Amino acid sequence: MNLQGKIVFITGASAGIGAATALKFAELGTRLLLAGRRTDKLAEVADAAWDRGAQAVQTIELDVRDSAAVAAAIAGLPEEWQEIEVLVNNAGLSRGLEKLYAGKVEDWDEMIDTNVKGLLHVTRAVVPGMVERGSGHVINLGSTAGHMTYPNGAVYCATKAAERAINDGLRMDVLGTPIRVTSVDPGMVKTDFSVVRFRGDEERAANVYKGVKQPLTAGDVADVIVWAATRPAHVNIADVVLTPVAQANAFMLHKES
Ligand code: NDP
Ligand code: 8X3
Repeated sequence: MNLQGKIVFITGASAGIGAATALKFAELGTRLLLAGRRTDKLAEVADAAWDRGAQAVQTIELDVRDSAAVAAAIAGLPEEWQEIEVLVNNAGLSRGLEKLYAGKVEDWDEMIDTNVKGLLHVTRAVVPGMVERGSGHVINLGSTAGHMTYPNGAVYCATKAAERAINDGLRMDVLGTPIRVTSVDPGMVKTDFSVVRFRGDEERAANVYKGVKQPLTAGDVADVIVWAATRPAHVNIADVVLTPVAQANAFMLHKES
């Protein structure tokens, strides 16, 4: 499918997988709507996207947890930005890595509010327009963590299991329309993910990747997202799981000493 001139809306475009995805879509000459909370980072990604060939770029300061703000942001798009062709529901995070019975309620709230409710808020705001126009593709960021729960990560894993359920549910609910629904489920990707999980503890974050020969990069995941989006219009990629070769599943990882 040729996406030149089409509108791609990416949540969490200020860093990591979202930013890399923005740059890959830019190379196709798309028009990009880049959302996130950190406007300085969004502006940097927007500049890079222009350089890579985007036809147009708009940034949107948006916290996906705020359902009213999400609805207002989508409803308030200028007419020339309303026809969103691809939605990448990427905004997400983990907080903490500890036994469930020692977990922090505020961490659970943040993960559930962002990864599950945030994804729902954006989907609810964007998909009706796709259905009305008879065109669109929703690409959700899942995880190997949604396929298999790992110790000390129950709530994060639960949010990604929820993403899988929502991805499958949405695909059923748009059946009969031309809308496509895809989940892209990476294993270990080297981004700020672990720094965020450990609230800025760089050393603990670095340890996550230590000894892993070659974790996935954000660009590896972006490649899959763009690949799914550019299949012919009659092809729906339901779910893609990708891991580094050094990872067998959500908690089996080969580390070299
Ligand atoms: P990063 O921390 O690098 O990026 C996360 C992005 O999400 C940032 O752009 C951040 O933007 C945004 N975000 C977080 N909370 C909110 C919010 N409330 N509202 C809007 N945007 C928000 O992590 P990754 O790129 O690694 O993660 C991206 C997605 O990929 C997540 O859904 C994650 O669960 C998933 N994933 C990551 C894997 C990994 O190993 N890294 C593996 C599997 C899946 P800002 O702070 O500016 O709002
Ligand atoms: C993010 C990767 O390490 O939590 O989904 O499985 S991990």
